[in-house]
Parts: sequence; structure tokens; C-alpha cells
Amino acid sequence: VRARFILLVLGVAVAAAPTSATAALADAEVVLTPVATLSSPVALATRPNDPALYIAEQEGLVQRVVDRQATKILDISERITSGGEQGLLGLTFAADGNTLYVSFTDRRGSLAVKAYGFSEAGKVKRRSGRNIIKVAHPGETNHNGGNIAFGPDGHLYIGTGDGGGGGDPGENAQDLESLLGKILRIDPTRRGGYSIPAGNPFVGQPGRDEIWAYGLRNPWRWSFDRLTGDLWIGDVGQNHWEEIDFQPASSNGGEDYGWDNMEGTEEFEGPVPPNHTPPVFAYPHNGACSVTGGYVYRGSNIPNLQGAYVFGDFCVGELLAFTDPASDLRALNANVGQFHLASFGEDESGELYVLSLGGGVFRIDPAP
Ligand SMILES: [Ca+2]
Ligand SMILES: [Ca+2]
Ligand SMILES: [Ca+2]
Repeated sequence: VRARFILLVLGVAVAAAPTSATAALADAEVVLTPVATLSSPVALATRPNDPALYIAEQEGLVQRVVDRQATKILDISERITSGGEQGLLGLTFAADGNTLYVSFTDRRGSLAVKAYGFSEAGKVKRRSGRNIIKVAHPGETNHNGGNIAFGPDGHLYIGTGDGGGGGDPGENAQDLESLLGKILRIDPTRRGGYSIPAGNPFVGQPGRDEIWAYGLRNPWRWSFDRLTGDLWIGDVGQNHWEEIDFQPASSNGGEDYGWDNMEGTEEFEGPVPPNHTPPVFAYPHNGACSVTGGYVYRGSNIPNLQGAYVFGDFCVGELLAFTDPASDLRALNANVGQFHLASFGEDESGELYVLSLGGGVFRIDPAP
């Protein structure tokens, strides 16, 4: 509780970020309803016209959960490196629900994205796996990013960490010839591999064509607002500041989110980059340790939460939310305790879920 109040008092709202709020966040009362207990759940996805929750376990399994019953549908544990910040890190479905994409740390420590054919029965097709992209991650084992999602533009976005260690020793995040410390945007191709969307910001000029945005340290969890298409990024900080970054749907990409010249709103190695996009909200490490980016709530069960960005911190144990971080940031009064908040998820109707690395998966419901 102490950490919560310190965080709320000391957080820095840099710029108002409109979320199209329609109701009073201050009146939102929520509870957490258990929907599954798994082994180190780290990511959740759904697919169209399918009631199941698909949940990635860090050790390499994908579980299909219906009515609190989990069924293993994929096991790549023998193909990956798991533990610490490595493992199976992300999953998402193609818009038609016929392809499952997973991201993971491969046996060599690289970040890999792989695609699997998916049947109407909710199963991975045998021998359908194909490699989409690998991003080498030499040396260190931390900061692997790993979130993957299709944007409203239909392209696949991939978050990558800066390569790990402290203070980005490889200076990767600001290096436009490195795929580390970035959000990438690609088009997976049917037989594996990918093509580059023509509109990517560094096509036809210096810089890797896969790069969509840069200057990130470890964009562990980020999401698109399903209503507006805006992109919300939780970027894990170094020693002082955790931050939430924002990219409007109208963006053409190429944003520099600052790392490692900047940490939050402060110079880290400096100087301030000429085209720095500062976070919309940054908070210090007083009791907090690592931001877990969430979602803008667009469900229907909790009207007072409508339009609020819901996120958290691995060490704080409170769900946090704002529609404008300068005016209505608050801790949601859900009793989550110190539960190691690993990730959030969103289902087909816009309801949100919370994943604890300790095993619990919960739906955020209105308080009775
Ligand atoms: Ca550095
Ligand atoms: Ca280029
Ligand atoms: Ca930043």
C-alpha cells in the first residue's frame, strides 16, 4: 500500500493522452475473477468466433482455456531457452484465426517468431511450423521484449529489447542498423519469412527497413486501442523511471522513444534526441520495479472503466488506470496483493485479464 501511494504522488505526467473516456474512472469498482491457474503464464490471446483463451506459459506451452479447464495445444519447450526473462514470451492469431504466431527465446538466445497453422477445432496443425523472423540477442539474457500483435493496419508488430545488460552497452536502441530496442513491423509470408510493408519509416533511407519505432529498452508489453488504433507501450526502465509511451493511430512510425539517451523524462547518457517522443507517464522506483503495459478498456461490463488505460507494475501489486495521467490516475481497488503482475490480456468482447507469474489468470470484473 505504501508503494502505491508513493507511486501515485511521484509519477510524472508529461502530456495528456486522450483515451476517448466516456465515464468517471474514479467510480470504477472492480474485482478479479479467477479463470485459470497455470505455470508462469506470460501472454494471452483470443481468436475470432472462439470462446477460448489461449495462454502462453513461459516454459514453452500454449494452453487453451475454456470454463477454467486448460488443454495443452502446443509444446515447444524443447526448442526454447526458458527462465529469468527468457522463454515463450508472446502469442497472437492472424485475423482469420487460421494461423497462430508465437515469439520465444530460441536455443541460441535469439528472439524468434514462428507461425503455426490452426484448425477450426482449436488445434495446431501438425508439422505446420515455419520460421518468420529471428533477431540475434548476443551476450546477455535479459530484455527480450517478445510481445507480438497485429495492428489495426493488418501488419505484424514485434517488440524487441535492447540486448540486455545495464545501460544498453551495445548502444542498440538508438542504432537504426540494429533490430534491438525497437518495435518492428513486418508482413509474415505464407511459407515463412516476411516482407516489408511499403510504408515503413526507414524504407528508402538509412536504417533497417523492419523498424517501426526505436529508442526502447524493454517494451515488454504494449497494445493497440481497439477503438482508436492508438499504440500504448510499457517500456521497462533502468534504475529510476518506468514509463508509458504513446503513439497515435495517425503516426507514420519512426518515433524515437529516447533510450538510452533518456530514461523517462531525464537524460541517461544524453543528450536529448532531436526528435525525442517523451513518455506520457513516468513513475519512479519507490517500491515499483518494472512496468507491465496493459490495455485501454473497451469492454462493456465495467462502464466506469470505459476508455481508461489499465496497467501495472511487477512489484506494486495494484492495478493502475488513467484516462489522463495528469488528472485521474488511480489504483483500482482490486485485491491483487504482491502477485507478480506479468501481463494483461484482452478478449474478443474487450474484457481485460491479468496474468500473474505465480500462476493465476484473472478477469477484471465489476465489483458486485
Ligand atoms: Ca549505453
Ligand atoms: Ca532502410
Ligand atoms: Ca523513453
